[in-house]
Amino acid sequence: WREDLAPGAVVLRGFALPLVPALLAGVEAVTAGAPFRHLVTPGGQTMSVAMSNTGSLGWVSDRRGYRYDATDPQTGRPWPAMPAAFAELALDAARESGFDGFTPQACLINRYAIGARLSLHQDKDELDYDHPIVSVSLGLPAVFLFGGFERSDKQVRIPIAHGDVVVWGGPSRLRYHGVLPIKPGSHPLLGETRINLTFRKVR
Ligand code: MD5
Ligand code: FE
Repeated sequence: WREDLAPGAVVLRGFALPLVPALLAGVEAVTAGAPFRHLVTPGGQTMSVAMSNTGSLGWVSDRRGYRYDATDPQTGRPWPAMPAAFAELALDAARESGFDGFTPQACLINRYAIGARLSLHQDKDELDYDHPIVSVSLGLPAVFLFGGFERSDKQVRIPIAHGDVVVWGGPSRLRYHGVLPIKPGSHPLLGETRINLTFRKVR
């Protein structure tokens, strides 16, 4: 159930399954206070993925740029506190992959409808690349594009299912990556939706 993709990048198949009910309850609670929204990129494109955040910091984008902010710009309030099950899963998955003491400040919640995608990018808005990013997938399956350190490097496709957790650390922390358009389908718990939680230590 554990697959090493590359140095620092580990897939833990089904690792989140025991916590799914708590995670879904957490997503409901968080997004009641900080609703999903489609952010605009600095280039003016509206993202197909809808986003929210939980924790002491949240990732936001607008025409001015990308950044982490303690306040939800849409509500003017702090982001909802991180549910205990979220923090516990992130810590356990990181430890299982060789990263001890992972205490993320931010969890970005991505919601994909059918056809939604994330184009190739690097996650480099954090100030500390020594900590991994932990990603938890729920609902409809996805295909990750896992690239190299240059945008033009060849990518491999990694199928990801409900309950899978991926830890992206060490030299894989800064690889280019993306998510292919979600294929039509229906998941027993989430219907025509994929949810991804990404835990980040920002600073
Ligand atoms: C997703 N989210 O499925 C992905 C999961 C994002 C994002 O990419 O920025 O919200 S995280 C995938 C990831 C993170 C860090 C490094 C690498 C992949 N990687 O080296 O391939 O919604
Ligand atoms: Fe990313």
